Amino acid sequence: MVILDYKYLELDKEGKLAILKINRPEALNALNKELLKELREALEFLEEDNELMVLIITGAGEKAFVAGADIGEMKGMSPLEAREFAKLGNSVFSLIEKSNKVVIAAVNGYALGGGNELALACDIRLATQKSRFGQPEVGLGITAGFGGTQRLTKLVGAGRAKELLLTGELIGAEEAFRIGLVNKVVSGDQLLEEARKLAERIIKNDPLAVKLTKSAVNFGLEEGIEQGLFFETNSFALCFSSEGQRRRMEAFLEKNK
Ligand code: DAK
Repeated sequence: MVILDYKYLELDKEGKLAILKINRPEALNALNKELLKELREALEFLEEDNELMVLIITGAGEKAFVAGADIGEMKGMSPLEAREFAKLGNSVFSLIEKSNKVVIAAVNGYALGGGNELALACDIRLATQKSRFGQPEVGLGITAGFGGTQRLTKLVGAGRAKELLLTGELIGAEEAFRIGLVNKVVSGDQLLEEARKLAERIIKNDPLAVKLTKSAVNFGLEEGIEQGLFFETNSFALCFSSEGQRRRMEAFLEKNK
């Protein structure tokens, strides 16, 4: 079922799964302000959907997931406009990171600059042999602006993150897999299918437990292990208020009888 009418997005929802396609292939899905605002609106809309468990984000066309922030739009920005732009992008990417849905990036080509940062804000990344990753901002005279210096470092470690951020060079899917930037490399024509299969493996689990698990991992990453363990303990306790916990444990015991 296709929902909502956007200029730069296609949103398709099938029960507990939604697929959001960034649809600006003529500019390799580069993120301009209007696109980012649509993305924010779509994410806010999806966040309210209590049935939804997993969101897959991908790019339209053959070549790119997202080739970065729109360089044409950025070129003439004043420092204040650049700040507003960074705030807008960061608010969108935080919505993804903090979302109570699991978000999978199906990276179908270039994921550069803001595109790589978009993938980094997602929970799990799948790539194809054609995917290329990089943070080329330094070559354009800017720093990464949508969280790349932070999320990339957390994911692949400071040494590898700095190499990517300071050289601005691109890496292929295999190297991205090797350094832990992507979870899996699949063949191009299977990307969405693989993303769906992964989504199904998550969806079969208890919705509350899935939500709390994502939050606990993120909380610990931000606040450190002590706080993270505290959060985990409370999440675990909260699960015992849910019907799912009782039903699922009962089903396990019944099956084993
Ligand atoms: N922005 C705007 N248009 C883009 C674009 C981009 N990032 N990437 C590609 N396009 C457009 C091209 O201009 C071209 O348009 P037409 O000429 O056809 O009108 C069309 O997409 C096809 O691109 P190419 O002809 O270049 O295609 P190729 O296959 O030859 O090359 C490429 C593909 C991905 C290698 C190349 O397009 C490329 O290098 N693109 C730029 C990649 C890049 O540098 N990305 C990083 C952008 S910087 C911040 C906020 C955000 C950010 C930073 C700071 N603050 C406010 C602090 C984020 C920055 C970035 O993401």
